[in-house]
Amino acid sequence: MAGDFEDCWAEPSGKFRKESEGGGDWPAVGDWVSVEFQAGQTNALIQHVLPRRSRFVRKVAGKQIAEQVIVANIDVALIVAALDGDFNVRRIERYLAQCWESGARPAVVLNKADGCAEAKELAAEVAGIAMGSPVFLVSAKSGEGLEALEASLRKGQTIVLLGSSGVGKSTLVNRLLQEERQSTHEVRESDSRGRHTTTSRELFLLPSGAMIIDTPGLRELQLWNAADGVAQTFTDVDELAAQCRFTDCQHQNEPGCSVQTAITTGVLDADRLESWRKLQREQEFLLRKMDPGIGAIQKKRIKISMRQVRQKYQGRDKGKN
Ligand SMILES: Nc1nc2c(ncn2[C@@H]2O[C@H](COP(=O)(O)OP(=O)(O)OP(=O)(O)O)[C@@H](O)[C@H]2O)c(=O)[nH]1
Ligand SMILES: [Mg+2]
Ligand SMILES: [Zn+2]
Repeated sequence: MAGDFEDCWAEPSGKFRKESEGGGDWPAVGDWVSVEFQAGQTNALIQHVLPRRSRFVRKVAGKQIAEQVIVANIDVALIVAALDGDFNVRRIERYLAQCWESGARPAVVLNKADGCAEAKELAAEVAGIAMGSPVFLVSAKSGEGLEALEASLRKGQTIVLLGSSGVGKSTLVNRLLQEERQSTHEVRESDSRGRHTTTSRELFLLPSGAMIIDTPGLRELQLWNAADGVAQTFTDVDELAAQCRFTDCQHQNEPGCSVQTAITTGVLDADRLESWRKLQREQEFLLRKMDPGIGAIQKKRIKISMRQVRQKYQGRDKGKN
């Protein structure tokens, strides 16, 4: 935790633990919290997590239906992908959807341009699915393309690096910091997969005055409550669908289907349509599994606790986790 005083460790208070149901309530990297210092204690006690202006979440890995906040209060989320054997446009779409949902602005960083003969073509393909978000083609190894990326990071902004293990997030952080602060590890030769070298989330101050958070590579990104994010990621498909003859068109083989026509004429990639379907199915599945009552109770509880925060802690002992 950092603040006006000095950096120190903080842990959730007993009361916070009792009231929190874990998951989305739990303090995450980037959170602002109100804390209490107790005489004779070195650790501060976290009383409340202040409202977040953005939050990147995912469904917790495995079968459990719960959310996990990866990082909070982010301005820009850099989705890092490597142009190697593990490159996958559909995975980038998945990250984009959750980013749009998060409230942070997404940008795509295509790393390892040095080792890829068709880097420019792939960057063009990604630009085609990024729906206006910037796409940076870089090599953290050679430094190629980093100037443009750095120029986009502004003083005071909080930036997070997201992406699979081994794509070069920590290598990028070291480059931007101009020193070897984060350990990095070679990827497996057989499939270019990383070895989960970074194990905790950490925030660094860049020379430009921007703050950057390195994160451990996610094994899987299952979307959480991202229906709007999915819609924003696939505005092109939505626009086509709006022109279908039947309003309930399933875009299979109905007459007058603009989506299928776009696939035939090469305007839309069939894989992108499949990706859209898959992400929508995931959202529907989640909604069915979630108890609607839980959402309402949670909202009410957050409202009450925020009122308490404002009353009790305004202007006092604020720190950044
Ligand atoms: N050729 C090439 N290799 C790179 C580049 N950037 C990173 N690497 C290599 O890719 C490997 C993985 O890099 P890391 O920075 O550890 O990857 P990471 O995304 O932080 O991985 P996790 O911490 O496991 O999530 C290292 O061996 C890096 O040297 C690049 O631009 N080009
Ligand atoms: Mg790393
Ligand atoms: Zn249709």
